[in-house]
Amino acid sequence: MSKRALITGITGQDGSYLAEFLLGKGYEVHGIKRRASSFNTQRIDHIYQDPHDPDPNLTLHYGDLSDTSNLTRIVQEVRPDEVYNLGAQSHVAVSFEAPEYTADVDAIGTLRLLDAIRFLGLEKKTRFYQASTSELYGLVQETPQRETTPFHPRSPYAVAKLYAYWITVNYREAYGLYACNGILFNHESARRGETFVTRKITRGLANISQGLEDCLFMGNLDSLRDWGHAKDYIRMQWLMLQQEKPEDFVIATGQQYSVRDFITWTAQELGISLRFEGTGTQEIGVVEAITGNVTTSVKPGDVLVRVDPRYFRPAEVETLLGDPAKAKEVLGWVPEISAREMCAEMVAADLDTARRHALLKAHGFDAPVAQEN
Ligand code: NDP
Ligand code: GDR
Repeated sequence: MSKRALITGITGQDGSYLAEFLLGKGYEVHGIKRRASSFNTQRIDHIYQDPHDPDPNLTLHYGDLSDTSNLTRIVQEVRPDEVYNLGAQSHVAVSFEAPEYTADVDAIGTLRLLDAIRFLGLEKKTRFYQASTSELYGLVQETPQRETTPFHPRSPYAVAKLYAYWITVNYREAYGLYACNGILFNHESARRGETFVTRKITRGLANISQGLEDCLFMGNLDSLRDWGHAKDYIRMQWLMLQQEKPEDFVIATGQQYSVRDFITWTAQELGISLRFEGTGTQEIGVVEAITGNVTTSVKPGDVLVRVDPRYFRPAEVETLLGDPAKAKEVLGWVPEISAREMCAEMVAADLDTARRHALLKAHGFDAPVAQEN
């Protein structure tokens, strides 16, 4: 009998990689997708199975973390061996604009799922993974951050995730549920949402290099992050549920870079040498030279990056750096893909898309480039 997993957030970056990974391990995978007015399954279309298939190993259920009865019914139907709670309103800046919704989905949604497991008497059968976050550290109390570092969340998103973290610990302690928190630091990929900083940069500069956009407008360039590759972090989510006893783990690379570094790498990948001038809201990124043989409309002296205060957050998390020592020791995990390699992979994917859009545009077809970020 194959194991059965239920993934919330299966249509997101991590959910899509995790679904692939678990299918590869022979799991029967169930995922919760939201009803939307347009298709929202692009990240999992390549593994989609026709519901008419008599014996599918991937099944999608309509649902929402804000809907208790829906979640309870899905858990009852699936009776999962493992639940991965990856669904969330996951954008920190957006959480300042939609704090109550973020709390409902990210905090109470986690409680709803845990309580469904308990209500259905599945505490001894079902293992639970909670997608916790380095944002819990917020205003950092210790560097690098480890499992014992005190939390100080700095956004409605992080405060909601703090509740989710503790309710997961509480259900473990109170009801003996096998429940773990993965405290994951930022992880990215070519499937990263377009409005998170790394993807915004690789997509934006790739578009600029193909003449589809003129300038990239950014927030805090000094922000420091510990960036890993989503593929490396997915393995960990599964590993955490395969241990003898449930524990919480920090997952990070132990390396830290600035947003400015990531912009510089991206420009280099595109064959552009970029120089930063000015400070604060006046800071700009100017083309110094075209170093590669990429066909580009960009020339020396062009301003490709400008700081726009609309992307500053009411309270910022300036620096995050994780210590993955426990994960290395207990789970034998080491990240395989460096931030720089990941950047190159993301640029290659976005450049490919930008070139196709540019080709369409050159032949008189519409190639809309969404500006919202
Ligand atoms: P994404 O934003 O790519 O994916 C979020 C997923 O949650 C999507 O499938 C989304 O559906 C779904 N979702 C959003 N709202 C609801 C809702 N109300 N009910 C049900 N599902 C919902 O996030 P990631 O894949 O990057 O992250 C996965 C999880 O890990 C999130 O919980 C995030 O907060 C957390 N995390 C992420 C880190 C990272 O660096 N990526 C680091 C640490 C934690 P739809 O596709 O329809 O929008
Ligand atoms: P983060 O990721 O807030 O760390 O949350 P994001 O990529 O959005 O921001 C990282 C840092 O870059 C700065 N920044 C900008 N960010 C965005 N999005 N857009 C900009 O234009 C911009 N300019 C500078 C931000 O201020 C910030 O300091 C991500 C999410 O995946 C969470 O769900 C997850 O929990 C954490 O990572 C770990």
